Amino acid sequence: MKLKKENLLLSFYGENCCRLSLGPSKTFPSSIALVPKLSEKPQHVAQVLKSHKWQKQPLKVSFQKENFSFEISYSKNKQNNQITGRIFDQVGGYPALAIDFEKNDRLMGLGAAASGLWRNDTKARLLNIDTVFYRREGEAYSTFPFLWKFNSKSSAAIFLHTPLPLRYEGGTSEAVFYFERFDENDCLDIFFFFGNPAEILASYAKITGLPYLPPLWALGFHQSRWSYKSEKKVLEIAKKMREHSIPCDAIYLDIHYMQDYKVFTFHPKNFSDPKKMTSQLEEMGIKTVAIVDPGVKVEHGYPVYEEGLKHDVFCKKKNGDVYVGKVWPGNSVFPDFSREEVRHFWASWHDVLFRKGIRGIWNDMNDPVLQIGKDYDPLEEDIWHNGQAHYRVRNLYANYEALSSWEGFERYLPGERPFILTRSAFSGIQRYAALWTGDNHSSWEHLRLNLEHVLNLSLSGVPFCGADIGGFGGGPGIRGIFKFRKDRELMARWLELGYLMPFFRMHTVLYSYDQEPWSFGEEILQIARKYIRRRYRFLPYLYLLFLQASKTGEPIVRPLLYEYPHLQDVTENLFLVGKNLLAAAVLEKGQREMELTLPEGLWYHYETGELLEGNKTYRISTPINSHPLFVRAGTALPTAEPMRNTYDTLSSGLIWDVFPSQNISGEYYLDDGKSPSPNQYYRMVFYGKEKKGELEVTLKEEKKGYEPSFDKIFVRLPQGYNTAIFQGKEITPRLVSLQSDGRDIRISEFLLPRRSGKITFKKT
Ligand code: MIG
Repeated sequence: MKLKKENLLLSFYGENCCRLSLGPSKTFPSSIALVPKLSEKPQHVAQVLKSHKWQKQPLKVSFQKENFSFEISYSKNKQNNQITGRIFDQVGGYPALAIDFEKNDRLMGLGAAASGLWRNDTKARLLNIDTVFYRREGEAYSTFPFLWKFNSKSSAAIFLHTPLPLRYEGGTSEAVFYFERFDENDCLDIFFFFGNPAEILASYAKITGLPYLPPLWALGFHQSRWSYKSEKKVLEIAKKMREHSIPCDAIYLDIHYMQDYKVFTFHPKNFSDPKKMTSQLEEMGIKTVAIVDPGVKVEHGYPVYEEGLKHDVFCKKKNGDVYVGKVWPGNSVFPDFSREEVRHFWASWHDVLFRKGIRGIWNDMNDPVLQIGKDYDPLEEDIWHNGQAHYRVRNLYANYEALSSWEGFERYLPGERPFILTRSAFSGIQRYAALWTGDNHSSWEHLRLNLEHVLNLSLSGVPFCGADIGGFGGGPGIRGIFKFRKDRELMARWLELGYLMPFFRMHTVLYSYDQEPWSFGEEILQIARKYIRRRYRFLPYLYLLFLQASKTGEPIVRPLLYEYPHLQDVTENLFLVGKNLLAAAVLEKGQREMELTLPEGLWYHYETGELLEGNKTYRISTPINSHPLFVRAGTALPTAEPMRNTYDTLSSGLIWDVFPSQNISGEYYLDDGKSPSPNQYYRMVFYGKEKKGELEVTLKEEKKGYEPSFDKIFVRLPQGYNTAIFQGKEITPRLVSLQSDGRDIRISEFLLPRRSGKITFKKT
């Protein structure tokens, strides 16, 4: 169908966002899926008989009727930017949207749609699909039609608000979204965003929702494989974690925990007493996450199937018969999550898992896979969703499923924040789930892909994301299910990246060697321990970032352009964790040295303590057990002593790791780590000023009904500081070597009572 170019609708959302729609209707299309209710009534409605201009400072919108082109410009303070583009009909009729860009502009976003950091010169299909071990470039499990443009002036972005499948082609001067399908009443609905990256993401969050705050344990190190096939095996893995002093928060049950792959069952022999197993794991400080696939086995007497039929929850064919596809359980039917009553139905089954002690739900195959192992076009399948064709709903299927899983948590574990891990997704998923990028390979290319995906997902409003650490399969296509050759160096480098990724889980394919931290020999075990422990050391900082994400929409892991949109010289393997940690990933085999350009400011090399100036290029050595990591000068980094899991780590105390500069600041946040809307918490802020070798620090507590279990804190400073004065008393530090953390430095460590006050640190 052609786009009916009749009405032009416009609304402004705040200062830096506006929405332009073209189509047959006089109201905006309803927000799709999980998007909170936005007004469907536009502020301006015009007919496309002539050209139009509107403005609401600092935004200006103009539309030319001749060629359906538009220009949106934004000008505020030093920020100046515009987006120009046009809407046209493709050969054959479906519409397309073209956005212009200039030669030096850099495009990013679109989630994990393709490889590469930039979306210039990129082709992708925006349709949720099983990539079958990433066999084709430009296919992805998830869809985020959210595209960024960075230029030397500032940043801007567009969100193409449609669930319909699109093809994306980012050329050299134009990025085009081609609709693959289009119906009579459809319109082209576009949001435009301007301002700095944080402002853009804040506006985007108003439209698609803020990220949720995960339970603390979800931020820990997780271990998985396809599959740990018995309770005994699962417990063995947990014990090994403890024996090897590897902090760990969760172990995953992949599809073999079920009986004949029947969702919401346990295997009667291999998982005969899941409650006992999960309790034992719980005693070791480890949560259990179980996979849940949407395909329900067709089998008489199987309650999920029988009840589902009775309540009419499954997707149908055009003729009204239930659609039967083929997935792991054999012939299978698929819940129509787009219907509210079906989501209630599905949610109610989660009790089966929660009652046995399962605490996390892993939603796989939700792209959805309809015919496993076959080459088929999912859009050609005769599967309908409440009367809607599959192509209208497919991109939203996983979001609707997540909503149902979420409801399961709310009903049966009301005191706890949900943990849902999803493979497939659409914009808005950040409100409910973490996302992992599916079946990658154990290859150097896919190590790089991990970083590229996470950076672009982070810009696409999904802060809680990650890839299988170590790589999942053996290569592209169905043969990826076998993996034979261990690459120890690759594993080391992947851990060195993975520990800084928002979601941090090791996982491997069915026919694979073992892939646990100890499976690669002593050297890699030591490297694994070093970095997994460092993850836990940084946990207070990471948790604060997750909290901030849930309030502002800001990402955890950030591309350099996020903090420095003007940056010309981008070292592509450099990324930020929050504002204060800057890391470089070593992405090449045999690389023992790296050249990188630091962004402006002063940076401390975390492992050597060396202070480096920004806007300069350095060669940094990268032995196998080390990657470049820097801390912004002026950071008081909240850290903790790594314990067996996240909860114990945060309860063990607070260590301010101070990286001096003239002005120093830091923030610390703590709550119980699990209450759904934490209004009871503890905060401490750190302000410091350095003058003539003296450091004056103010610590300020804020208590809101939550009291940490420790009453002393540590402050770590460079070695020269050797006294502190606190409330008239003199405090002498302990000299500590940080060798055991892989840091070649000695520091002064001061022990202080945990309370508000002023402290002066002196070098004498
Ligand atoms: O058809 O459950 O991406 O993580 O181990 C494969 C088995 C199904 C695909 C997931 C992967 C998981 C695997 N699943």
